[in-house]
Formats: sequence, C-alpha cells, structure tokens
Amino acid sequence: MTPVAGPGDLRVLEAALAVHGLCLRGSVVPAEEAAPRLSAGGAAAAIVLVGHGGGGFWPVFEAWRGAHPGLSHPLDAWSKALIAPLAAAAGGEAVFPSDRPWHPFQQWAMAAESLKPSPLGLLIHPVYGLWHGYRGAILFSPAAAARLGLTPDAAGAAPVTSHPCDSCPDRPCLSACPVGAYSPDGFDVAGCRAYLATEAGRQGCMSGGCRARDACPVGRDHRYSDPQIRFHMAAFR
Ligand code: B12
Ligand code: SF4
Ligand code: SF4
Repeated sequence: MTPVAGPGDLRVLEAALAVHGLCLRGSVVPAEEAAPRLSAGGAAAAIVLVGHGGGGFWPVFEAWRGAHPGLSHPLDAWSKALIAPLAAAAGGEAVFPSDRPWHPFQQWAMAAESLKPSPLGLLIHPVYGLWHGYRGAILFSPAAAARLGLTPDAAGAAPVTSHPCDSCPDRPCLSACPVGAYSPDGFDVAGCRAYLATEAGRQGCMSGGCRARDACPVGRDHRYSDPQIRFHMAAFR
C-alpha cells in the first residue's frame, strides 16, 4: 500500500488499524472548491483513506459481529465503531463510504494511490487486483494537516508506472458475466440483480461471487474468502 506522508501520529494510526486488518490507503490534498466540509465548518485540507488490500480484516470483523448480533449493516457499523475514535485521536474526523450524500471515495482513491478503474467500475490495484476496498476516510483541518505534514507536496502517491488492465488484451472480466451485465454502456445493475434473484443466480454468483470480478487474473492471492464474498454479495443484492 502507498505509505502516507507525515510523522509519528499517522504511524500510530497505521499501527492501530493494522491490529484490525486495515491500513492507510494514501492521502489527498484536495482543491478547496472540491474539498469535503468539516463538521465545524470550512473545507478539509487533507483526506487520509482507510481500507484494506485483501480480506485480512475479515476474521476481526467476524469476531466483532458475533458479539454484536442483529445489526442491519454490521460492516458499516464495525467500520464506524473502529475508525471514528481513531480518527478523533489523530486530530481528524471520519467519514464513511456508506454515508449519504456519498463522498467520492473512488475519486479520492485514484488521487491517493494513482489507481485507475477496471472495465468493471471497480478500481484495480497492481498488487491486490479487484480484491480491495475502503472502510472510511479521515478529514483533517488545515492546522491538523500541517501538523501531520500533509501538504500538497507530500500527500498523494508515487506516479504509477503501469495499470494492469492496459496489459490485459483478452479482458476476461468482460465476458464472464452470465447475463452480460458489463458493457461499454456501463454496469446493468437491474440486469445483474434480476439474475441474482433466480435459482441459477443463487447457486452461482450469490454463492460463489461475481463471475466477472473472479475472472480477473490480477491479485488472485488476495481473493476474499468464500464467506466474505457471500457476505458482500448478500449486502449488494
Ligand atoms: C452506489 C454504489 C454502488 C452501486 C453502483 C451504482 C452505479 N451504477 O453507480 C451498486 C449497488 C451497483 C454497487 C455495487 C458494487 N460496489 Co459499490 N459503491 C457504491 C457507493 C456507495 C457510491 C458510489 C457513488 O456514486 N459515489 C459518489 C460519486 C460522486 O463518487 P465517485 O468516486 O466519483 O464514484 C465513482 C463510482 O460511482 C464509479 N462507478 C460508476 N459506476 C459504477 C459501477 C460499479 C459496479 C462500481 C463499483 C463503481 C462505479 O464511478 C464514479 C466515478 O469515479 C460507493 C462508495 C462511495 N461512497 O463512493 C461504493 C463502491 C464504489 N462500491 C464498491 C464495491 C466493492 C462494490 C461491489 C463489488 C460490492 C460487492 N458485491 O462486493 C459491487 C459491484 C457489483 C457486482 N457485480 O458485484 C467499492 C469499490 C472499491 C474499489 N475497489 O474500487 C466502493 C468504493 C465501496 C467501498 N466501501 O470500498 N456499488
Ligand atoms: S481481467 Fe484484465 S481488464 Fe479485467 S479487470 Fe482484470 S486486468 Fe483489468
Ligand atoms: S454478480 Fe453475476 S450477474 Fe452480477 S455482474 Fe457479477 S457476474 Fe454478472
């Protein structure tokens, strides 16, 4: 993962997240007009992304879920319970991908780690392939960003030298969906969901995961476990 610029405090944050299988996913210094607002008012001066490459957080989350039964969105609840206090301790405030109005997490991720979208809409990572995601982001005020060294020069990511999809002429992800939900026009969400509701869909993608995502050869060692895949599919449907 791209190391986040900045001294001690961010390393403390990174270590605290690592215990739970999460990591810092790079930082962004946004243009003021595009910056998210802080709850106290004013624009955030820096955004630090929190997420995961591979499914290392899954056992930690599963243990937490076992102790918190009955939640309708347990992964969102776990993310908030974990990240919000760590963000506050680092002098920032947390926002989450599930919060509405939606923050542009993928745009932030593209800026933070120089990632690009795959033909599926998911961002592809050179190491983790399509098996990675975002659990939150931490917004910092100008003073906090300066204290942490999150300046325009230091934030962001090293330029990426290659993008896996550019050297994948066959693009197997695009031909693997049984109902052709991915096309140059975009992702046919309704077509995908209709298929998932059928017996074939229940036996196929709902139980084994999205065929298109699974067809990608990049980052296979980081594929999520079957229980994690089923959890995400159930949440999506
Ligand atoms: C709405 C949404 C969806 C909708 C997409 C509807 C649509 N056509 O746009 C639905 C419900 C279909 C969806 C599905 C999935 N999603 Co989704 N989704 C979101 C969410 C909550 C908001 C997206 C948004 O509009 N943001 C607001 C705009 C302003 O931000 P943005 O950065 O500019 O948004 C970009 C995306 O909208 C993207 N985009 C456009 N069309 C599609 C279609 C798909 C399938 C995806 C993934 C992205 C995408 O292009 C925009 C420009 O960069 C984001 C979290 C977030 N807050 O961004 C997750 C997010 C994009 N989803 C994610 C994931 C992983 C999935 C699933 C794989 C979940 C699963 N099953 O495991 C599936 C993929 C479908 C499948 N076959 O399995 C991840 C992507 C991580 C990555 N590696 O890039 C995100 C970032 C959530 C996270 N916690 O990490 N998702
Ligand atoms: S199969 Fe090829 S084109 Fe599709 S996401 Fe993977 S690397 Fe990119
Ligand atoms: S979940 Fe199944 S039906 Fe939906 S896009 Fe993926 S492969 Fe196609």
